Amino acid sequence: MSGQDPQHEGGSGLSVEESKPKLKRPPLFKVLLLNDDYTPMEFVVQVLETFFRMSREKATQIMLHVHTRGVGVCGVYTRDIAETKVSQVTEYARSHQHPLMCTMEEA
Ligand code: TYC
Repeated sequence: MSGQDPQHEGGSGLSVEESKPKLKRPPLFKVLLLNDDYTPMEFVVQVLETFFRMSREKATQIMLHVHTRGVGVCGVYTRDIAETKVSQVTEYARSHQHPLMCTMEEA
C-alpha cells in the first residue's frame, strides 16, 4: 500500500484528499469619531473613556485630534464589536442631544 500520499488510494478504490485547515482571520473594522461644531469637548472625552476604555490623557489626545483633523480612530475590532461600539456611542450621544457621529470602516 502507498500510505504516504493522501491523494492515492490504499487499494480501496476511493481517493482521499486531506482538507486544508481553513483558518482565515476575521476582517477588522476601525471605529471612527467625526468632528462637529456642537458636541462639547468634555462629552467626547467622556465617551472615549467610557466606551473605549481610554485614560483621560489618551481620550483628550484623541478628542483633540478629531477636533483639529475632522476624524479619528477610537479602536479596531471585529465586525460585531465595532457595530456595538457605534450603536452605544450614537445612542448615548442622542440621549444627551448631541450630534456626535460615530461610524466604522474596514481596517
Ligand atoms: N468640535 C467640538 C467643539 O469644538 C469638539 C468635538 C471633538 C466634537 C471631537 C466632536 O468627535 C468630536 N466643541
